[in-house]
Amino acid sequence: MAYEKFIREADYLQSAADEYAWRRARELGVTRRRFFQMLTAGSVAAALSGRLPSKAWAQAAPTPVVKPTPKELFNDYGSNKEMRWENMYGRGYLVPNELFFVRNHTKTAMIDAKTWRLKIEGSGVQKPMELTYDELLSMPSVSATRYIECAGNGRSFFETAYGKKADGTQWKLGGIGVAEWTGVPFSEVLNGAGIKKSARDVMPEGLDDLKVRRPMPVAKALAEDTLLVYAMNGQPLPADHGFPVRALVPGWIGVANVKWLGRIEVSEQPLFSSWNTETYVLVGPDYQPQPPSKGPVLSNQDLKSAVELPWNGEVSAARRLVRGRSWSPFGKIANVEYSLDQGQRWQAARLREPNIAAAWVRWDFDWEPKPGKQTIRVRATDDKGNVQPDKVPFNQQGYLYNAMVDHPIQVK
Ligand SMILES: Nc1nc2c(c(=O)[nH]1)N[C@H]1C(S)=C(S)[C@@H](COP(=O)(O)O)O[C@H]1N2
Ligand SMILES: [Mo]
Repeated sequence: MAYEKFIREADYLQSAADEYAWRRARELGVTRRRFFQMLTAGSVAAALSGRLPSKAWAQAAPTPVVKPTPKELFNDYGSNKEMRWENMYGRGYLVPNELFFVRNHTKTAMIDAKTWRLKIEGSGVQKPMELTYDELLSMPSVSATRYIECAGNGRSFFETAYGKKADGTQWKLGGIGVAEWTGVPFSEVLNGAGIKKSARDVMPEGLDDLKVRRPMPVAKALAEDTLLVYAMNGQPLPADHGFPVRALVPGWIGVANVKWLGRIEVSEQPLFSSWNTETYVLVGPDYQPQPPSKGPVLSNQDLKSAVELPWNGEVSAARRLVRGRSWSPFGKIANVEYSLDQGQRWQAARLREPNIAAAWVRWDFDWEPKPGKQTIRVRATDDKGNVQPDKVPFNQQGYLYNAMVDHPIQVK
């Protein structure tokens, strides 16, 4: 099937759903005529549109994510599973693999490490080559503690700020996680393939249905913490997070961290894919097209903060410790302030080591809340002087919302 022609995810997903529905119907012995009768009667259409999640249908559907994602731990958006921040309260620095958010454009690819190969090729290398899993694992490796965050993390707050929904998964702030990633620096592999001085772009490519791929400049690919990752928090990379090997591109938008890697293209020409021309570009009244891209192309994530409390949940009026985390792709967090009155008065939160650039810092403060509806607003500043803003200009696909957010909480 020609997945390539689908640029808009929604079109792709709809067509995949149609194809799936027809295949299932056929397996169940439904004739084509009967299938179309069902379609017009609305039973199939309702199940597909998600209006009537029939139980039988839910069981028949393929699971886009393999690991368990119970609703106590994740907000469920189909192939995207959002970490619920309250589960990080009182935990250590890292997000355990079981709690780490998942963002799949289609579904988790199941790859056999025995037959897996990684190709490194293109006009930018002198010696194109192919690596097996064992060969990669025998190369010098490093570990780095970094976040991976979806470019759309915080997207739902565009609607809060503008009364207008941006396209895509309506993440709150749980489209991020920090892990210790272990793997081989891209530089080892690129040097092994004889990368040329004239090489410009490096594009990792996934083995999933869509072959997700997105270029980065050679300088970023050669950074010491840009890795071909095969372990996450000391365990083999889980299937949902890209087994056997994914890219780690620190500080960059989530999609650059390509999962289920199969190929790396190195080119003397700038590279393009739909993921840096159509999507992961800024489109909106404040942005101009940048042909061949529809708008400014994203690279780094931005400075943000989140509170480790249930979203609009309930807490008792007892004195408590409020905890949260702030992060920046540009450096360490220099300070974190909080406001309990929507920005009139600010106080400093205490920062807790470690404080790692392109990972995060934990912070806390004491709170003696009064009963009623309360909000907690947090503002982080990094050591390069970046501060979380009041508002972010609207962009249609809802990327990089990093303004301050009022975390709602009911105090009983
Ligand atoms: N091959 C492939 N890589 C991918 C994706 C994908 O759908 N296919 N999703 C990307 C996006 S948009 C994000 S935010 C991160 C999410 O990583 P995670 O699922 O391990 O949290 O993976 C990226 N890598
Ligand atoms: Mo993403």
